[in-house]
Amino acid sequence: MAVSLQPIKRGLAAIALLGLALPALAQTTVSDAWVRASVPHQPSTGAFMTLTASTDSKLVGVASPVAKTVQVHEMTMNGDVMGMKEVKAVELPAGKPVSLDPNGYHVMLMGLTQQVKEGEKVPLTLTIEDAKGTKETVEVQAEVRPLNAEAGGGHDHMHMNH
Ligand SMILES: [Cu+2]
Repeated sequence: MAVSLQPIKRGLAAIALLGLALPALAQTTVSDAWVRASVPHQPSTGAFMTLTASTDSKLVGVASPVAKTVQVHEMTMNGDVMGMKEVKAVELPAGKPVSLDPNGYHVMLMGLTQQVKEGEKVPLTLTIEDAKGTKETVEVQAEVRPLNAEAGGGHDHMHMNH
C-alpha cells in the first residue's frame, strides 16, 4: 500500500457513498455540503452539510478561500428573537450523522471576498480532531444553492447581523 494517501482522502466522501470503509483510519465523511448563494456585496453567507465521524471526534475549524473569517455558529432563541453565537467545536459522536442545517449549527462564511453564485462550488477545509487530539483535514467542494434554498423551518436567519 505505497500509494499516495492524498487522492484517497479526497475521494472519501464518494467512497462512503458506495458503502466501502477504511476501518483502520479515523475518518470523517461529509455529505450534502452546500452554500447559500449571496447577492453582490453581501457580507456573509452560510454553509451546511452532514458530517459522520468514524470515531468520537469534533469539528474544530473551517476555512475557505471565499471568506476572510469562517466560524461555526449555533442558532439561539432568546424569547422569540432568533440569534446565533459562535461555538468552538461541534461534537461528532462515532457513526452518528450530525447535520449542520439552517436551524441548528452552520458554518458562517464572513467577509466574503467574492459573490457566491448558484451553480459554483465553494472549497471548504474542515479540521476535525479525534478523542486523542489527532487532527484530520477534510476538503469539501460545497455546491452553491439559490438564496431561497430549503431552510427547514422556513426561517431565514441569514438576514441577521452578526
Ligand atoms: Cu451564523
